Amino acid sequence: MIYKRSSALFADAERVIPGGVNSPVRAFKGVGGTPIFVKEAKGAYLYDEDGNRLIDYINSWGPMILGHAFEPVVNAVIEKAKKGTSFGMPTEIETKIAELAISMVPNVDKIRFVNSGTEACMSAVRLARGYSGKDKIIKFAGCYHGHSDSFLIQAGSGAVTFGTPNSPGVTQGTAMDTLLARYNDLDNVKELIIANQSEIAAIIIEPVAGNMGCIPPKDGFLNGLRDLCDENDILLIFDEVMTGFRLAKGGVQELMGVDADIVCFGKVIGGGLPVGAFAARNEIMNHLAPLGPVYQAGTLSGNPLAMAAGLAMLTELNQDNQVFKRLEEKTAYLQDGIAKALNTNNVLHTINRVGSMISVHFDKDPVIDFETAAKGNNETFKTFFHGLLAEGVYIAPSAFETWFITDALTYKDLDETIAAIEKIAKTL
Ligand code: KE4
Repeated sequence: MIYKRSSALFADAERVIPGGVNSPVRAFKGVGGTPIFVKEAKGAYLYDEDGNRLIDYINSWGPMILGHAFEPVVNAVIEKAKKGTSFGMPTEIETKIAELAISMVPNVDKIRFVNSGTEACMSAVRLARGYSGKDKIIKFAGCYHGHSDSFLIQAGSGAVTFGTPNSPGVTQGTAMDTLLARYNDLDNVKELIIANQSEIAAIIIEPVAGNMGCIPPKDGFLNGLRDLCDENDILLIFDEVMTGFRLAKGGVQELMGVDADIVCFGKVIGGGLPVGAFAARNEIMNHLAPLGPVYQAGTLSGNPLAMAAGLAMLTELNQDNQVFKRLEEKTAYLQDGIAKALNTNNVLHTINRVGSMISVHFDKDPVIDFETAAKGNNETFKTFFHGLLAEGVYIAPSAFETWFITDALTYKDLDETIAAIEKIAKTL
């Protein structure tokens, strides 16, 4: 693969954009080399600026669950744009997508749209604090809820790729209200609750973690958190920015039968346009301005183009009652193929998967939390990443990310991917 044009474009970008990117994880710092500049994409494929076709396993970090340039979404945006792009006034389509999302997600009465997953999680925590009158939150090492100050404490995703889990600029005052627990460790959560009795507003968690690679909750873990929250008057916030509308219509609440008090969304809900959202039962959501005292706002919140894209996406997912089954089957097929390819070549690894979220970790031990995820051999991962890229397969440029499977992938694409892994497994 040649990346001459991507390299030239990256040099241009670096002169005017910090690190040449608008989001750090795109900079390839976790794997080395020059970021690939995309020219266009369709279905399961990216076409880069050097004319290479890449099978895409990131899909814009989740939104492209039905493939790039999905016709119903593209057409909805085009038609909507012809009627104006933003008004800063309420529009009917916001109610339409709100009604649909609420019908798909268990245990919520109202939803507020924002412009990113970060905004959704940041607002959800403010709402929990305003509703409860308490200041502290518990988050889990390795979980990433966006880049607002309260969350950049042992965060996952790009933050850990940079080895700067506690970002400069986050004040001690903020950090002291964020308590850190180990994922899948209920006893650790109990210790924190006892040590901070009646001060904890909420526990926020990725119910299936995706920012340490994919890490499933152990049996009983989520139910245990639910019980602890009920026993200690703490709100449970599910950050479903990644898992929402991906692991099931109703996300992890439906998949695993555990009710959260507030649920955060992003990625798929916007169909590739900037949309985040948070939802809860009336008793909580009615604390939000202009109804209640908890302030939250946004010039482009509920933007008509973004709502059109999101409504088209959710409508498709709601109507197609086989899509999640197809995604499950395709990802299981991929998992089997990867395992066979790596085992045949005696490559120490473990694969984590829930539905269409999957990650490969180059360590023999199970990956159940941030500590075990960090044990993975990053040099092997770098070779794996670049080997796949050279074969026209694009996975996350970091060992602390999840692959996102799109329904646009065919079994031919999956076989091509497995063959590429078989080929490079010999070099690992
Ligand atoms: P955004 O602000 O990036 O839309 O969403 C933040 C966020 C919140 N919660 C979860 C579980 C998330 O995974 C994310 C963002 N995910 C990363 C990928 N791991 C986005 C990629 C990036 O930072 O460029």
